[in-house]
Amino acid sequence: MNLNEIYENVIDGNASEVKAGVQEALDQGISADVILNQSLVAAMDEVGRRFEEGEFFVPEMLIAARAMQAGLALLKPALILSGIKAAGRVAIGTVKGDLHDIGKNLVSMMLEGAGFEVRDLGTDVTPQAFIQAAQEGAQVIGMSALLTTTMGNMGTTIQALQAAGLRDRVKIIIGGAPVTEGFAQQIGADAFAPDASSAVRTVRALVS
Ligand code: B1M
Repeated sequence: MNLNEIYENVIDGNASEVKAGVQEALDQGISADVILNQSLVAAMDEVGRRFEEGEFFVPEMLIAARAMQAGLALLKPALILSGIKAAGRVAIGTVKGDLHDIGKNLVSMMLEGAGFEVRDLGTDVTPQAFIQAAQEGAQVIGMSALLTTTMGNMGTTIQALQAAGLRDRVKIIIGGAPVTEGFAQQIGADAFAPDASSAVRTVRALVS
């Protein structure tokens, strides 16, 4: 099975085919990074386009996302092994009201791959849960949002950290499809990253 077939199987939501294809690609020596970006991430972009065009509805998106995650699970050990070690504790989550976790999981996985200790707070994470993570020693707070209706909760969380007297103790990085550099500046985040690999570089810079 080639990368294009994995791509098609993600779009069609064939989780077992995706798993088999990813395993085959790994066995052929194709790097986890290439499999991730050229088949899994590219397929989810196409799923998003079809959703926008009205060709796909939520169930199709969900089934495709599950197929993608089945492939991601196999890539995880290889992505972690390919990482360069760097110390630091990161707490990451998708903000309140938002259930999208694929991008957040990717960032989390890549950070683990880079040697960070990552505490994944999950999805629909309240400002209070981010505060607790900061109190428990996270040096970096990472927030993800995929909806224009939830990205404002990133700002709310930063204000809550400020009110709890914790803002100076943590660095804050944000990301997600609707998020921009300008938005990060506007809400007082320390950094924005457009994708998982730049998130790793940015977190490294934040803790150095
Ligand atoms: Co949703 N959804 N969805 N969805 N979904 C989008 C985001 C949407 C753009 C689709 C569209 O209309 N074209 C649209 C949002 C529109 C908007 O806000 N303007 C949308 C909508 C509307 C919805 C619902 C409201 C649909 C409904 O119910 N009517 C609903 C909301 C539920 C909720 O959250 N409360 C919903 C539900 C779902 C599913 C559950 C079906 C499923 C999510 C499954 C899951 O995550 N487990 C889903 C999916 C799969 C998508 C799309 C198709 C794909 C998202 C994805 O996983 N992309 C998406 C369309 C799209 O984005 N093309 C869409 C792949 C992922 C790797 O990319 O998350 O951007 P991304 O992460 C990237 C970067 O952004 C960055 O790095 C990652 C890797 O490169 N990044 C960070 C992300 N977080 C970061 C954090 C960082 C740094 C970088 O630092 C901490």
